[in-house]
Amino acid sequence: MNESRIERVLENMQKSGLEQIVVTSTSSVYYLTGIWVEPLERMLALYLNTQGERILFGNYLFGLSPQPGTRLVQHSDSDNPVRDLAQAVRPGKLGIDKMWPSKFLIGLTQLRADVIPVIGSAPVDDARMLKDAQEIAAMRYSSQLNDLAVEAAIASIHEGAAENELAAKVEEFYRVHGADHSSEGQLVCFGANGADPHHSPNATILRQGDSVTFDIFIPFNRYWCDMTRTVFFKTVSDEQRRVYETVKEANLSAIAAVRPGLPLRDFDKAARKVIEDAGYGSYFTHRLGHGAGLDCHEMPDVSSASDVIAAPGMVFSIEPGVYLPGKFGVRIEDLVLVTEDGCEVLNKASKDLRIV
Ligand SMILES: [Mn+2]
Repeated sequence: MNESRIERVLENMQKSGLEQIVVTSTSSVYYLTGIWVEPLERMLALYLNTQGERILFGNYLFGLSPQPGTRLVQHSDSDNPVRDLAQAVRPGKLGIDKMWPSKFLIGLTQLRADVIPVIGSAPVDDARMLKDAQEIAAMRYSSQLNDLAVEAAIASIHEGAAENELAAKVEEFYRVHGADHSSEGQLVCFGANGADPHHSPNATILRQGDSVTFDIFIPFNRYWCDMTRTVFFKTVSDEQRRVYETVKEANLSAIAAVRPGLPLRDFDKAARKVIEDAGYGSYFTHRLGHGAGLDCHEMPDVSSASDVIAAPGMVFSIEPGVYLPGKFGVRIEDLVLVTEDGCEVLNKASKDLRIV
């Protein structure tokens, strides 16, 4: 059990007037307990209340061992695990992890009509947003490897290459360098495919003048890296160059804007203004970025709607893009760490326009 993290979560609960929560996501349970369980359809839950009660619920198959200061309640596949939880919670408001399957939540509300479920992820999410020294070291390490991965990916570009072939090269790099699991879904997009921000690599063959976007991400030691670079194959058109330099300037402007005390929406605005001024505003179709840590996408949200105030220890992506349907797309993404007086860019791979 990580006592200092639990302490912080309990403080966050007190501040928000939430006396009891159920933590269920794999990454959040790991954050607080050091135990990594992927429960799939089975139930994993850590119950916490501000009176100091802690109960860990799990299937025998999870192999959970007793934890200090924590009651362990295990169940088998033929038990109803929700019944155990229903017996433990107190009447009134109960904070529920936002991703908890509805089959459990509805079961709980049917057994306990005196419980009022509310979304209760904020106390843990707010703690997770502020990385401690050990987590920052892990994030730096992961991004250092990703810098090497993207260089290897760019070096693997060749005449006749297919998107899914280059994606497999990235996956192989991660495997050889000790990623936590095999990676699927690395994004490699050629030319017009790059105009879809989430295009899945397929058998498309590279052609001269294509943009090539690599958006690559994986956890090392549980902590995710996530970065994007766009290069051009053999030639670059005036329009591609203009879009590339615009997106690069947007990335750099947002990074220059990051400092503690400002709302995250200001960083989105800094990037968006550059792209709007260049006339491409309507082609930047997503938020500027997202938090990263034990999950590839976690809090905070870095969008025009984000009221979260930047604070030292936050790690999030800065990933402006311009997507021209039928033509090409450009995205440049770095992870940044908010520091006392600005930010540290965790990704060091060059952002100069590259023709390979
Ligand atoms: Mn990202």
